[in-house]
Amino acid sequence: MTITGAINLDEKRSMASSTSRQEERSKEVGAVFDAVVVGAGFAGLYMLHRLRGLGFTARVYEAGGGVGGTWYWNRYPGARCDVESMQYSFSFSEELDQQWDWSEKYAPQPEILSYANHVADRFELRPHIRFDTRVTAATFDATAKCWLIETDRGDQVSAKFCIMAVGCLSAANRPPFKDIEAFRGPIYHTGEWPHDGVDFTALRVGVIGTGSSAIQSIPIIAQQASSLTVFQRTATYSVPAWNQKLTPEYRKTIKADYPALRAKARARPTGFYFPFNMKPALEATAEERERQYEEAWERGGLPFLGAFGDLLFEKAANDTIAEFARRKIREIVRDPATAELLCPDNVFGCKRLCVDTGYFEAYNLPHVKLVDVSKTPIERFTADGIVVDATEYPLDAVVCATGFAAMTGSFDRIRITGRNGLALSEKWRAGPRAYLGVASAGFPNFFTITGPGSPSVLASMIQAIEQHVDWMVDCMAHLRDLGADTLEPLQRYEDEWIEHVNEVSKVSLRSTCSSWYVGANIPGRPRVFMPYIGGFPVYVQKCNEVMSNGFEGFVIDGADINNEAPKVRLTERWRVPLDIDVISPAAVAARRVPVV
Ligand code: N01
Repeated sequence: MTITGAINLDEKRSMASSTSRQEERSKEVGAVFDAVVVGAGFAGLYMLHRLRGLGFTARVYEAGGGVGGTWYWNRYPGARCDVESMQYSFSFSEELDQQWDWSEKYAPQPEILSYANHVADRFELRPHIRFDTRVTAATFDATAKCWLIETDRGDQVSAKFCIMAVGCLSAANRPPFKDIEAFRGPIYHTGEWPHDGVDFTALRVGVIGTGSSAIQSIPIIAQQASSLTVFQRTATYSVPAWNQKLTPEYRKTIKADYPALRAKARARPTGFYFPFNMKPALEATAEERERQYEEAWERGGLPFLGAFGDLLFEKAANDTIAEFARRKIREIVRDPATAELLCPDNVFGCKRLCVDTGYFEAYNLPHVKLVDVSKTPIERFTADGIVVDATEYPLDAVVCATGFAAMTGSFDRIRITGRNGLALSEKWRAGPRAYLGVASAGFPNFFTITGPGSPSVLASMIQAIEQHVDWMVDCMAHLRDLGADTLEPLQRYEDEWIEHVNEVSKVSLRSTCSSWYVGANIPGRPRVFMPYIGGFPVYVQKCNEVMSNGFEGFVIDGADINNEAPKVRLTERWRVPLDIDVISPAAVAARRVPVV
């Protein structure tokens, strides 16, 4: 059975029983909106809410049967967020913050999906969303100065603004393994998991990949399966989550001054708050480093990277944390050969750091086996398993935890055509190009929420989404104030921004490895560091300046008046000072000073 077949069958079954599945509906032809939004994940939901708040008409199209985006599709066992739940949530509504209760430090996927549904209902967004509908094409009509949107359900509507809320990690990567169709058992992808769940009891299961999705699911699949074989191409650093239930007292303390926490988060390079030790690791003694790493390990999670200030800038400093993490793996995993295979040799935190509950411990179970496919890749599938280096591993089911065509994969699925017939896929062939990551020259009135060239995946996603949406909606309202037709980046500004994005990325060690940040997880993709690594507040400050300067770097066309300063409606709350106590790559690059 092929991957697609297994997933589609399960998807169809679950969608049939899903309450959010829409009844057959007639196609919508000729309707005109102020904006069409593609996607009803957190980005699409918030965009819709803000558009409606400012009196814009909008239609949202969503390929899934419900809201939630990433959290709608990624239902694999153990899926949960690794940003603390009290911060991985919308910050725009104090009432929402006060009334919603997160149950755990790191929220599990079903709870995050419930939250997305709650937001959709609370803000009456659902009637404006068409589910089970995939946008297939978006074409700019230069005469009418609007976008024509087509869907796989036959809808043909037009809108002044076309807004992509398609997510950064949504297009599943299904490597074309040889003879995959010969395999008799089901093949699942973590990013398109069956809604009814999967029971692996008494099955021989294979997991391909050792990124975040694999690391979360492996310990749980191991509890069910009769045998579990993990096919590892690159060993991964992972830090324990130490997840726990949140007590009412803890929630009460945070809620007593939620705005203060939100403000502190917005001022940080990551867009979320955690204690950060500015001292360089290379200035500490070996004993100090050991103590600091041990304490940070005991706190767990992504904040582990905040143990010292120079860890992502200085290779010698990074070597110290990498060695500490390898030592932990060797302490946990009893079989020395397996432990060595699990020890990464690349820069710590270069690929996205993983956060786990019992990942390395799972390899101590007698029925869990690790197969190295770094030098001898998966050769082929057979009817009964997977062959590596001439050895067949017998399997009943396979889980592809093989990740995504990150940042641009979802754009590639839609035929997007701008001015003069320019295809976005053509323009982005050598890597995505967008001014501030929000808009691309040649594509008027076309916005990309958390698009490439913005902090997006390097910041807490929901904060990054909110900042983008607030900025974009203020921009759209400004065009309405002016009576303008279109807004589009100037080529020169876009080129300068891309140059800056590239320049800043070189300051960080994160640009040095073959990660999905640079598209290197999939053969043939251009190798470009896609997110903006300069730091969230630095980026926000730049967006604010561009707006204050009358959308500097954009050309506004067809305005009745053109000298009216933009009104700051939604973006006021982003005008926050930088947390200068925390090193951001942009600050380092600008000062041109060594970090130690
Ligand atoms: O995907 P990944 P993911 N043969 O790309 C391997 C977010 N996320 O779904 O490293 C063999 O990280 C690939 O190997 P390599 C988070 O941002 C967050 O796990 O390319 N192996 C790698 O090991 C995360 O980073 C959360 O050499 C192949 C794995 O598959 C991002 O999503 C949870 C292969 C893919 O790992 C993506 O995570 C989950 C092949 N042909 C995800 N092709 C949380 O919030 C690929 N691989 C906790």
